[in-house]
Amino acid sequence: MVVAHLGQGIAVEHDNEIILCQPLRRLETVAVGDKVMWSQAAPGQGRIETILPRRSLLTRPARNNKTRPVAANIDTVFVVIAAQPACDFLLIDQYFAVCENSGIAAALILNKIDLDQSHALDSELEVYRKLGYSTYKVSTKTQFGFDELKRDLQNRVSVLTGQSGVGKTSITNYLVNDRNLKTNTLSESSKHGRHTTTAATLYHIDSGGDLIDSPGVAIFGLADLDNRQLAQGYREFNALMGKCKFNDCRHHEDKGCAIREAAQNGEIALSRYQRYLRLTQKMSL
Ligand SMILES: Nc1nc2c(ncn2[C@@H]2O[C@H](COP(=O)(O)OP(=O)(O)O)[C@@H](O)[C@H]2O)c(=O)[nH]1
Ligand SMILES: [Mg+2]
Ligand SMILES: [Zn+2]
Repeated sequence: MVVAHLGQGIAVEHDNEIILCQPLRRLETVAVGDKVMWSQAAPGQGRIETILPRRSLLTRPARNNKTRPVAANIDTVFVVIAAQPACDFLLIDQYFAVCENSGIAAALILNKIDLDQSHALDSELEVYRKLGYSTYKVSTKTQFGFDELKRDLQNRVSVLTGQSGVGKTSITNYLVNDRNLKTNTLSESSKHGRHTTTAATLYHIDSGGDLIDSPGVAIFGLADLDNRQLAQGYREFNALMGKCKFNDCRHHEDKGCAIREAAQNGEIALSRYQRYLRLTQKMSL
């Protein structure tokens, strides 16, 4: 399993050991979370021969309108939010839409529940819970609320994502004791093998499960989605889509749009529908 990209190569974990590997030149880009076949190139050094089939893949926008794989075989993306910094729900919907289109489960963690302003987020959190997404309320400061989260992280590969400052690193530190152990030993043994903080890294959670930490929000974007996929990324739209008057309905001002009508009469959350409209505008820029 690929656990990190280091300056000098790719860290592959095999039988609890880390081997620094170089990929074969013809290989496509290797992502953290990938399962690979490797062979020994020199003592302590490996060569990645093949990437095994992926059950899911998260990409980030790259140059020339292309995307770059960052994390593979993810089961759940946990979007972390907090009362501080102010919550960007547009970003949440964006992450959720990508997950819906990638066969990855999405969930919400409200961190910093020790802050009084957290209550202001309750109603919006409830919108997501009613849609069937798991929601969690935690505080790394008071260590409140982690039992349920720890249980749901077991036996799967998860990603924490969200705005800078919401507490992703704090949560990872709380869940993973030997956070820097493995990549550090490699970094120290090779002078230029500094572990870059912009790269994703896979950690084993003490209470079970794996966690990929992705610094920054850029781990994935809307780059791959078209308008239709964005609408499919709003799961409450799915049952309504067939009821729009026109097949090519964009769910904006379109005549006979079942989704707009449902948002206007409160059948589905107006807030989410309005964010859908804003995201389609953002995408067509
Ligand atoms: N009040 C409060 N502050 C927290 C909590 N968790 C993290 N923080 C603070 O939020 C800031 C950002 O945390 P960090 O983990 O670096 O966020 P990241 O940018 O998402 O990785 C730091 O100053 C933390 O001390 C919490 O549960 N409650
Ligand atoms: Mg961080
Ligand atoms: Zn419509």
